[in-house]
Amino acid sequence: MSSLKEVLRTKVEEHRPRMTNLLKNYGDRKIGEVTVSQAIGGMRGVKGLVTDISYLDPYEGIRFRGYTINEVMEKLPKPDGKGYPFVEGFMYLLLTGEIPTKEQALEVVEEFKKRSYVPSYVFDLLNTMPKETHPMTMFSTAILAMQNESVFANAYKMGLINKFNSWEYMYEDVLNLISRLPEVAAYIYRLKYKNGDIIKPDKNLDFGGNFAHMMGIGDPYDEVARMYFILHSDHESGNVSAHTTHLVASALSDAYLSLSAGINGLAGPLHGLANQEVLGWIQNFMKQLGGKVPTEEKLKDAVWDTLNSGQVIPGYGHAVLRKTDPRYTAQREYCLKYLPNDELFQLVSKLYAVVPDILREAGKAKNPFPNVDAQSGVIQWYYGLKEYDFYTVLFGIGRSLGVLANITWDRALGYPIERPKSVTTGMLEEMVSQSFGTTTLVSV
Ligand code: CMX
Repeated sequence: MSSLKEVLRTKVEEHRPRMTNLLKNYGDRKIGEVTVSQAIGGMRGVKGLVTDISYLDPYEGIRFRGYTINEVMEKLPKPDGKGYPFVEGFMYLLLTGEIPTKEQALEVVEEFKKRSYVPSYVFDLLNTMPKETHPMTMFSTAILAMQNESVFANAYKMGLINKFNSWEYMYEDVLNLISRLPEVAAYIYRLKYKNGDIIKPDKNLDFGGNFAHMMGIGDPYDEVARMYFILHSDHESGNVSAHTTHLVASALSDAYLSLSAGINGLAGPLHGLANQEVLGWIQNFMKQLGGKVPTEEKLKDAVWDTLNSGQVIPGYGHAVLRKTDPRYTAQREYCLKYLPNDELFQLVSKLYAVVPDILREAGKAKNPFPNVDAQSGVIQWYYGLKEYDFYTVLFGIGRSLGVLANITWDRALGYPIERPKSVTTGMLEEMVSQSFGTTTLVSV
């Protein structure tokens, strides 16, 4: 058994009594209340989920297992001569809450390699899909197709699963699935955009290095891949992709069924697809300007035009954050260091200078600042990945690390099937009229 699994087992056994104590002795304590606007408005701010994998503070941004982005990048072990950590070591952190030694990270590198075999029927299936299929649809389909391999589903069928051991079967699926994702994603990329000229995996490379190799993009794209996957991994439990994965897994669905569903949520333009939308939006108004880099005035006009046509500015705003997303800042710092004179980077920087004021003036968005998606396309574009409808697949590989760590712990702590309660509009009207001591509702 790997030391990752042993450490995880110790953590699970230490953690279970905390959950039991909370439930047994404090189960009826209130931790919040739900307003009418929260019930109608997508449950914004309702505290109804528990996770220890990451926490999102509205003003500070994300912390993974208590560590800021900078701390993660600094403390985690890195491949020799590289500046960004092993994705495998980061997964160790997400699962156990501990910073691994280099030796422990390398052990996970080997573990992933052993598990990374992608069944040939997945490639056959991808080959038969229409060429114009969106790469996120292909990615989700490939993940779902591999459900056939689920150790968890098989054990369930054989009656082997109980509340105490189910996490171990989930763990097997989670590690198998993650280790296969880079090859699946790179295959989709090369099939769709490089005439099916597939590059085989290189077993000598780590997760990030092998992905860059299979994409056919040279150094330092391996570094970009490591950074990108870590930055996009997790954003606590309430976002659409994490919540969907958690919800589906709560029905004791295995990791393949759950992740495929989460990836479908990520494919929505208000969530992960925003990273392709940003590039599409920028290219579109550059085209209108005959390919010229817009002046600040022209940029302001383009932003207002978008808002006035009833659309959102992609890459700006957030449901929880109330400041510039530190994932945006981390990528911006990369650009300042490695591609300060890149035209697209300068354009995105110009947007950063004008959009927040315009969104404030427009007066609707609660957070006028950029999120992770505003900056991520710039780096990809710079290194030659110009097919921007592929960007959300990259987000999807990263996001898988977080959501799959979460559902491993969901099983370890025996979280039940999720089932919030709904009310009817009539019930809401009844509740508010009672609470204000009147039976007449204000009409609009
Ligand atoms: N441009 C224009 N209007 C925006 C806006 C933006 N970037 N962000 C929010 N608004 C509007 C909302 O559409 C909403 O309008 P209505 O009242 O007419 O419905 C109003 O401001 C209030 O919204 P909010 O409470 O500030 O934001 P929400 O929590 O409802 O939504 C989000 C959050 C991210 C969906 C929204 O900010 C948005 O649509 N942003 C653009 C898309 C985007 O970048 N998504 C990626 C988010 C990060 C990720 O998940 O990858």
